[in-house]
Amino acid sequence: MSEKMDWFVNARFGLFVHYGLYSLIGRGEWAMNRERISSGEYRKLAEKFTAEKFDADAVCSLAAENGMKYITFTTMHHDGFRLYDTELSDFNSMKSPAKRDLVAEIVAAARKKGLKVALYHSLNNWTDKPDGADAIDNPADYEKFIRSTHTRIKELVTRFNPIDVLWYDGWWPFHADGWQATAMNDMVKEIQPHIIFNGRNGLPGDFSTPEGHMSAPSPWRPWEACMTLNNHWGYHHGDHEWKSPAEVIGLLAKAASGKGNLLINIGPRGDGSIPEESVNILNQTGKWLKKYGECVNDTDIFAFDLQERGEHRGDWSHNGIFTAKGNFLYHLIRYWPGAELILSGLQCKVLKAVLLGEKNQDLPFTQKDDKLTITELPERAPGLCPVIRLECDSKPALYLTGGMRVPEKAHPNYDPCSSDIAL
Ligand code: H79
Repeated sequence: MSEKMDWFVNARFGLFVHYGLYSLIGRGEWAMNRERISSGEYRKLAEKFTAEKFDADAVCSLAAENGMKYITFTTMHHDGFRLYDTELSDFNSMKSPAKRDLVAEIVAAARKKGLKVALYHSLNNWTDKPDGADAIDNPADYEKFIRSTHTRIKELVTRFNPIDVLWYDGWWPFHADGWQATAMNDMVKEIQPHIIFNGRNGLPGDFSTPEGHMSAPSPWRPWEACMTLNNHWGYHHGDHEWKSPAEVIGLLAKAASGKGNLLINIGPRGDGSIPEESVNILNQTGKWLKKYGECVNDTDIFAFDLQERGEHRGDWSHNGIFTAKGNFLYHLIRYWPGAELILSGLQCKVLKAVLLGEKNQDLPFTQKDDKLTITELPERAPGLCPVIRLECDSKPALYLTGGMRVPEKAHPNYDPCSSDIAL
């Protein structure tokens, strides 16, 4: 793995921000497409784009103060509205009543806070002509379309230099060949050799981007799962299905156990204000992270025989999640078991069990065969998602089969259910 990936692999937690004209509609970032709003009508939204409550410092503080290491900002989503100053189109935030370059503001604020910066940019869009559909239908349009797309990206990485990640999206209707993606990345690298690419212009890029799920790529390579806090990226005024702080912590732990990053999203309202629910959830997650950061930062991949078993995991617990670092196994207890915690299947010797907190507390335990029993725990969970650190005599491994014992006779590998494995 190249050195430029070092910061990314250890970043673990980042803030995705979806903001644009769609935020004024309040029905998610796909409203223009899903409601077939004409380009002419959609453009009128720009006349109402004041962004009066958009505060780049506040956005970056929300990230930095809650343990995030980077911010990924929508420079232009599929609607085609640019949030930066550009000579290539009038459809941008400088030409709206806001008269502001919000990308420049975010980059400056992020740098002040020590955050790395990723620029999200949609390749195709629903406003510029010719568009991807024209490009498919007509070879002359294809040439124009590709040239304008490459020129747009060139201007973006020239204006914002240096940035850390280029996050392509909106790749339809082409794959790598159609986008001339190798030439695209080479052009960007010439301007910013250090830049990290995601894999959404048809090339694999430098990291994988599972969207809406937490699957670590197998075999492992750097990855980042992007997830929403409710069920939309762009602001949707009717979506109140917020994840709980415990769920977000669970996602973060899942990222840590797969040595990946969690990029969690906020969708500011049309005026730029951040929904209070998002702020609360992230503040609570951040508070937890200050206390328990060691169990998610710089972790190793934790999986028993991941390759051989083709992703089938025998290393889960009914009480919570595991992460690992060196000889330490961290058990994040999302579902508190009571005064006693039993963990079976450990394939190493436990030397010490510690309940982490402002003051770490050694816990009494016994380990017989592969059954570990920790006692004298509080009856009730001491706060949100407490963490027990098991200090082992070797790199921790855990495996329990589906049955109550492994048969002594040779048997087929009965664990995975083939119809339940996504290929
Ligand atoms: O910005 C967020 C989403 O709007 C964006 N990615 C995240 C980070 C996203 N854009 N597209 N997609 C996610 C998935 C697109 C799926 C598609 Fe289709 C398949 C586009 C075209 C074919 C299904 C059918 C959706 C539209 C038509």
